[in-house]
Amino acid sequence: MTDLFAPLTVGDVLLRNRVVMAPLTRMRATAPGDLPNDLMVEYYRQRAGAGLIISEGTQISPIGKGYMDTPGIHSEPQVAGWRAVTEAVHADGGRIAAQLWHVGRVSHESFHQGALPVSASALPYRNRTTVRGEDGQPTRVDCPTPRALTLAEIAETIGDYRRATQNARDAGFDLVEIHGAHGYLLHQFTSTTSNHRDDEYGGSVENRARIVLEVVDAAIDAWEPSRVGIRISPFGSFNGLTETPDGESMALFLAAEFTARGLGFLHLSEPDWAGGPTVDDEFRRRLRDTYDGVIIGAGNYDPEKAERLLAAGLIDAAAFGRAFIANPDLPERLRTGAELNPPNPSTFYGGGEIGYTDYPTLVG
Ligand code: STR
Repeated sequence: MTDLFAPLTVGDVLLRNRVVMAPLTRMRATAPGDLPNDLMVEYYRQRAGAGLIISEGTQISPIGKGYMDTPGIHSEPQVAGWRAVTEAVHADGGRIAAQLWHVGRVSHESFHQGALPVSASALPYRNRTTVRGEDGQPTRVDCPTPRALTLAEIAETIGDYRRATQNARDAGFDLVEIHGAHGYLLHQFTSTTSNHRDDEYGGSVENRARIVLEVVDAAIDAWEPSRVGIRISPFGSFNGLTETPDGESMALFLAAEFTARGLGFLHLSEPDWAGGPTVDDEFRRRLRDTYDGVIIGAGNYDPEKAERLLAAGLIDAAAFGRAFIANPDLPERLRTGAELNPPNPSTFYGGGEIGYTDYPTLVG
């Protein structure tokens, strides 16, 4: 019987169990330079018992950054920093994917020397992000109305994803995950709320999906299809995507295209953690029937839900976020039925080792 503790392969990458560490923004990279650091090495090393770690979102370019102290994967020093992370995880037998992130309009001009963030369309919207305040501490500010990407800039952005994939490979990651979810750049193109373009990147499902498939093709070209995965949240309204009339047809269109390309995995983020409609088993079944690679489910899962969906054949692995923040040895705790440490939300974003690398394991 398949349970959370059975091994799994993504292409030729062997995962020792199906307990995935979800991508988790922790805002502890080193400034200036948005660099992965020794503290991050320790944090990921502690969690190497996961079947697969998916890194926090790493920006593919400076304009792709939207929150203070998130790491990048576009400069040489950043790649060197990530190499130390992947080596530490591999030394403990773990596997790790780099999450490739472009926030699009969820950003602020203070990150871009006064230039506006970019998106599919220049539509006003209400949202906030986190910048460094005058006191050096994280401060919430309103996001400005973004500027629409030109066709030439879309081509450049796809090139940034290609280079980021190449960088992830050079840094020793096992896989990449393209962040196509949660109202960030790629989702801003697929959603009718944020995409009002009248060129080949707007309008029909096929047109709105175009940039996603071009990004996927660039990543495949830089590595190989089985090394590439993508995260989507077709029903989520997070980051101002209030309108998702064709979320399901978009998801199934994309899933069929991912199958045609032999993509390694599809990571479905269910919106439960941020409110919004819940994903039902009928949709999960349609996704399963359309996409033939590894499916990772996520979104406020508990182990019972994960086991139920695994047993029903609707997912192949489950990702856990908050539980992994507080329990570096989460798979071992789930396997033995041990109690879980509770997470402390006040130390999720920014700061140092407190609430980051100081959660206790079962054994020393
Ligand atoms: C949402 C999901 C995602 O894909 C990426 C992020 C990273 C930054 C997070 C964001 C999250 C949720 C809202 C946060 C933000 C940092 C600051 C902001 C928590 C998890 C708030 O404080 C509301």
